Amino acid sequence: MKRIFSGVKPTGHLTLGNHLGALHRWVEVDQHQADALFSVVDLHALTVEHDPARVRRLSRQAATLMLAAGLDPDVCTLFVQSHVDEHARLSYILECTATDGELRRVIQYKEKGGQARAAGQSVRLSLLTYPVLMAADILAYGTDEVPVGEDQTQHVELARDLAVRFNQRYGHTFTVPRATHPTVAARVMDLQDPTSKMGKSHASGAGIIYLLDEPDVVHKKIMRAVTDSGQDVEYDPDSRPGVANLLEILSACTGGNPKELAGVYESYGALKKDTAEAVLELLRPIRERHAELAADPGHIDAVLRKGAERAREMARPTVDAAYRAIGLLPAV
Ligand code: AQP
Repeated sequence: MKRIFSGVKPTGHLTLGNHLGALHRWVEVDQHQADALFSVVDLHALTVEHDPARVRRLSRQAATLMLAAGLDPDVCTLFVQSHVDEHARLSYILECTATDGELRRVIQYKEKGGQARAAGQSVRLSLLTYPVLMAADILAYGTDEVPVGEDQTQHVELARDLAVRFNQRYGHTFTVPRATHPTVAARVMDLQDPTSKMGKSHASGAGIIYLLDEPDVVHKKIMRAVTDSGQDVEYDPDSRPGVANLLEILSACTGGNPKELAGVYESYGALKKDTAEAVLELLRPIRERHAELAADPGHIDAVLRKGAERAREMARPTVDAAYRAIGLLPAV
């Protein structure tokens, strides 16, 4: 059975982008087709300025939302990254395999590092090494596939490169993983700025749908989405990014095809109205289940404890093998 690993970073409240680009597919397809692990990758939330209490709160909320969306802990493994030491152990070994040049070329490092510098903050070393830790997350489990949104493609490519390089130098140790993306909504765009990604840590929430937004807020955000001055509903991501974004969102929610859906609409207003209804329909059961689960923190703790135990058992043999292969003396 193939092995799948993917994760969510607790840097903000989860968004419709996180759901359509990743979580939705983990729930509907991946957990049933593979031996799948899903993680709240909290160590990655420490790479930029952070508030410790907020990261703890968001980590719990992310795990609760993953369950509320339909991840079944009897079918897949759900855990918090920092509860499994093997990630940090392997990360160091992979830092000894990566080069600083390849890490400095990572787009997210350039973007987030640039933002930090512009805000007069120093750039944490962990922001540079972030993709190595992510490679460790993936490689520790002998992962075959990493279901992610398009923004994560470059990071999974680096994990592949490191696996191949390590195997060539020290003998076959790691499975070489590949990224998989949803067919639509692989990159959900901000509703107010449809040329940039809907990102959970972006400052302005006006163009971002959070999974726990109140229904009237979701409705308002979609009805106010930026489109363009044209009249016809056409699917053209380059010249009509706002309309294309709405068509992608609607398609992902209803299982349709954005090009075909474009032919159904005669006005932007009607498209927005149906998109809002489809998104509300998708989010309603998640919000309801989240409220039930959040009232029982003991249950979430138990799920995460069991998940971490299982993850540790799965990761340890590969990480131990990597330690031996690279030349470290085994502890006796
Ligand atoms: N806008 C998006 N469209 C499609 N997929 C998306 N993902 C994130 N944003 C979109 C996918 O969601 C999964 C979890 O993302 P993450 O927690 O690893 O964070 P990220 O990729 O860095 O994206 P965010 O949510 O925008 O966080 P910040 O703002 O902190 O950088 C991933 O599979 C991701 O591809």
